[in-house]
Amino acid sequence: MQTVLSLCKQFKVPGLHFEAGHGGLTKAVVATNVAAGEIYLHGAHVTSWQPAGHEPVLWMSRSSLFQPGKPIRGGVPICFPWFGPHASDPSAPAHGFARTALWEVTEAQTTVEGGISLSLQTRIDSFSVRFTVEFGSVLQMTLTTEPGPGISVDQRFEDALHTYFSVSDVRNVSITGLEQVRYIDKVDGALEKPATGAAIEFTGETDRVYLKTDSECHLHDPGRNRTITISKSGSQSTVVWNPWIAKSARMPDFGDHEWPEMVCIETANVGSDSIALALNTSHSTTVVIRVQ
Ligand code: TA6
Repeated sequence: MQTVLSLCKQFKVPGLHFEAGHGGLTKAVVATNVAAGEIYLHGAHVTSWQPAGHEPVLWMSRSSLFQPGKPIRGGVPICFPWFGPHASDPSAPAHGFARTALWEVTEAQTTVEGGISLSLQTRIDSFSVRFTVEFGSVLQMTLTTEPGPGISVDQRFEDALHTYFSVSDVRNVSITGLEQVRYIDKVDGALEKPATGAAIEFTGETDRVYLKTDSECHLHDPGRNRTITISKSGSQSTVVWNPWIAKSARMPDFGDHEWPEMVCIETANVGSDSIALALNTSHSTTVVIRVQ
């Protein structure tokens, strides 16, 4: 198992170090003149990213757990090899095993612009999974899935980079880019609904799965005087979520009064957009996040 000491010895990269984070879990810490950020080996979980000249972009719950076997609340949970509850096993963990697995750091290097790129990998079920994150003036994350060794049949999976964005007040933000996309409304009986033709605004619990879309989204936050752009490739689903009051109160790792501070815009392949991975092939889901 990789330790802080072994990681520091193996990866000597200026602007990168490893240390024990919350709960004693090992994290990589990035501090360069283009960006700062953190990622835990637990779940390969990005917990912060702050490009130079901007406020932090990702939201973290102050009630998050940092325990083996438990997901971290906030940042960028990796949902894999399924999204949401397991289709047939109620005892299986929500959003799959990836976000509570212990990942191994395989690469760390300085990028051309002076940021830091890190790659981590793990095995989940019959899959080999690699996660590459580039902490720079943009945040680029790629989840690449391949059949594990010895697999002889096609495999199907869902995935999501379940990004929590920090906002001034969710009641005062809007999301554009999905006006022409139909969606599943999970707060209204998972009904499939037609495109609204309008920007997304938040007046209550919101949990929508937009399907068959590769659209770029824009999160407009006048309270922070910024727009966050979310571009993607290898993803046909975008999930938009805010738990609002009642659901927040039901989540022990989510503060009752934290819901106005965040919105999730998730880069995914879920439901009818799930991926059928043919033998000897791989799939990459990529998101690029930038602040304007
Ligand atoms: O992405 C939206 C969602 O599927 C919501 O339904 C809510 O459950 C959220 O994910 C968080 O899930 P978690 O298992 O992390 O509490």
